[in-house]
Amino acid sequence: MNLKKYFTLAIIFTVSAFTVWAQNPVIRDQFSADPTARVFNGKVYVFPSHDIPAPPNKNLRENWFCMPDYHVFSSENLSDWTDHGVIVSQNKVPWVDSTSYSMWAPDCIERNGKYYFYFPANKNVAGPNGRKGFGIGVAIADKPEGPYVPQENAIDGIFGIDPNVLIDKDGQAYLYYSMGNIYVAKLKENMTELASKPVAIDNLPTKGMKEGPFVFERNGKYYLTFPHVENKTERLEYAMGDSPEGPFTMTGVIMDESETGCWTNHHSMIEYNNQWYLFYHHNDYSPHFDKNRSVCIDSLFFNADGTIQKVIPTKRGVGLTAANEKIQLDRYSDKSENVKIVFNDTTNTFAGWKTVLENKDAWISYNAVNFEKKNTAKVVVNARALNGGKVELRIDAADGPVLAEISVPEGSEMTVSKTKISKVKPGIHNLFVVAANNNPVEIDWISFE
Ligand code: FUB
Repeated sequence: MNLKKYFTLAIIFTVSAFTVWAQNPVIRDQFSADPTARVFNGKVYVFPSHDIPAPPNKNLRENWFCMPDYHVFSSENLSDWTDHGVIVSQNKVPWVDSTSYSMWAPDCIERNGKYYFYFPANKNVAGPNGRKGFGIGVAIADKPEGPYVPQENAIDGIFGIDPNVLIDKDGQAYLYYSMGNIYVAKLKENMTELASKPVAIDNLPTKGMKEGPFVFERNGKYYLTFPHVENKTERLEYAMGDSPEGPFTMTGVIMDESETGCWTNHHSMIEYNNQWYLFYHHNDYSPHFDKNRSVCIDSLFFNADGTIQKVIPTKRGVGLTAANEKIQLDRYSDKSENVKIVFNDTTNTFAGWKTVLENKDAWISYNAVNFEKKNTAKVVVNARALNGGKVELRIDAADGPVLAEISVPEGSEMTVSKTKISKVKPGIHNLFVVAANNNPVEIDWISFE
């Protein structure tokens, strides 16, 4: 990347300290990966790692991860996310090699009103074995948003990545991490020192990379979930057991390998307002370079016997979208074959996508739109159609009532137009947009007034 482009991207990344979004990916102005979600004080917090395009002249490994710091994000409705800014940076941790851009997958957990943020990074001095390698450190805060104060040194006795902490019902904390195997060790009450030697967890697949453990307890069962390369790239798998240290039994697959080739996946799970969610990542904004990833969320369901149903990744994601927001149809729930989703601007993928309805009867649906107001009267559409186009807006089903017949004026520019709609009952509705003739139509967003 040339310098000008690098600095333009750097400006885009730094000016947006406070923004809101919905749909997948949920973080839409910067790359984000390895999401650990936690519920603190009734809100959902996501602690992801932060991918960036490699800055020039830093002598970094080519085509590799480049991760300088961590942000934390929060949301009450899973649709609108607030970026609380950088909480820990490679330049400000005494034990981290500040030139390594190696701040990989983190975790955060609360104990007695303090928030303990665990993160791996390359050390700046070699250990007793002469290797610099990955250490795992802790930064501590009084609030989930920070400020976080990093400990002087990494946790003694660990060479590894992808820390994850579980506090069991009896108050004992366990630290899991990976380095070839997945390891577990007890933590002392102070949460910053080991209380037992790390032990490799048995009975997990021995062939193919495993990393990124995330352990949780539900109805007395312990779930050890982790990415594993069974075939070519990582898929999310899990094992179940009766205690935090196992033994665990391999049980199934939570999410299959990515269809478009993101080599890594990394995840966490939470229950929030009586629904379980899977947080994971995919390289949506960087289709040609899978080390620039983005956090996504989908709903997760358990079977009656406690096993986990496979999650099929969606663009729509979770949460409601308010009818008066810009509804990005390209983050669809479902669509017909003759609908394509393409970037608005291939040189700046953060400008998002648009929906192309290629010919008659092409359709796309977008679920869970919240029509709060009684008097919604118009649909606003930002679209273009080289030869002029016509689409129908239907509600609740592909053959449901027609809310509006929308004419898209002939032209080569995206143009905003408004069309009257028939009455909508206040509440949550699914939308369907259907091409009414053979002229291709490109839609950036729709909204209601
Ligand atoms: O993000 C860097 C590494 O890629 C993480 O630590 C792994 O879990 C994988 O997602």
